[in-house]
Amino acid sequence: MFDKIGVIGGGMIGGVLCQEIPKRRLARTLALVDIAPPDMAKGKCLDIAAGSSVVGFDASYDAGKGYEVLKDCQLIINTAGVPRKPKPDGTLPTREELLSINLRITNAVGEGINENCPKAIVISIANPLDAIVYRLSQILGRNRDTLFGMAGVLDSARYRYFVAEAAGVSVENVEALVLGGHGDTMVPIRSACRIAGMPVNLFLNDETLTAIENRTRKAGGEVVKLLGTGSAFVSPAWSALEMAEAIIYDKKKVLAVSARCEGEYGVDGLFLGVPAIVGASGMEKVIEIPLTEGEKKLLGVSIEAVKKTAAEVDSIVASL
Ligand code: A3D
Repeated sequence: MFDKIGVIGGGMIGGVLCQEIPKRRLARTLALVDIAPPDMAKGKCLDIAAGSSVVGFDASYDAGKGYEVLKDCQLIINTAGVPRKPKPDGTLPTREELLSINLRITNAVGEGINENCPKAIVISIANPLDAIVYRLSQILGRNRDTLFGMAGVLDSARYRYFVAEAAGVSVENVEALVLGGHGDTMVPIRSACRIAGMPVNLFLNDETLTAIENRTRKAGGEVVKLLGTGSAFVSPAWSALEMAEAIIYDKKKVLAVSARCEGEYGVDGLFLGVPAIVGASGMEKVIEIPLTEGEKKLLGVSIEAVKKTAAEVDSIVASL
């Protein structure tokens, strides 16, 4: 158990995190910061605290609109962002406009962390994932082990679920890995997919696997369309909690995380979804795995997309 864990952004994903952190007894104190008026963070925590006797957990809460509630947090999960929704004039913001709004938010998030809990390990979920975690790393100026993004755990979980469903086996039997950037170019690694230790091709044919991999790449959008408003929120929160538990309990768990590569996979200084060992000190080691020629090619395309996003971030930040 940690003394204090902070959640930045108490919306859909932050809301699930705030329920689960005390319920799973991951921290004695939960901190929540959200700028939403009149004081949404306080309201959300009061609601959870009021139900705690029914579920049976003791926790204390530090909630509010200012980042000072994050004082002395050991772990931070960042979900702060603005989704794509029509502007007052009815038009949709361009991708660049949205990125520039979210980069401003990230600047505030980064400063809030630096001022209040500069030693906290940070897991970032906010989208666009690769851009936000890249910007946060510029502001926090950390070693790569204490700042990384959550995307690969969720993308791999989606792949695992679709494989389990098609093969008619338990999700617990399926191991899978999705690498690269978090977006349409992500790369489900078929050569690393196993069902109870056996190659996935023993259970499913190429055509089915290709369809599953395409569905995995678009799985976030599939949920968005079905929900009508907002995006997936339970599975992203659970995925971040798997990472948090690996840190809190020093599990040395191998997970797909968005980590700053320092030469691995031919990438230097950019955040890329890669398998890594996650334990008490955060992202402890990036693991390089052998890939097929086809997978290498697809990862190359994804790396180019990540590079382009980072360049876009640099140019927007310079103009802010
Ligand atoms: P949402 O319900 O809109 O919550 C975001 C919260 O952030 C809102 O309550 C805002 O008030 C708050 N916020 C905005 N600016 C600030 C600020 N400066 N400081 C503190 N709080 C602020 O979104 P959500 O919970 O559905 O999603 C959160 C983020 O995760 C979004 O960027 C999503 O796109 C992203 N997301 C990522 C994945 C991945 O797999 C990486 C999956 C699903 C969603």
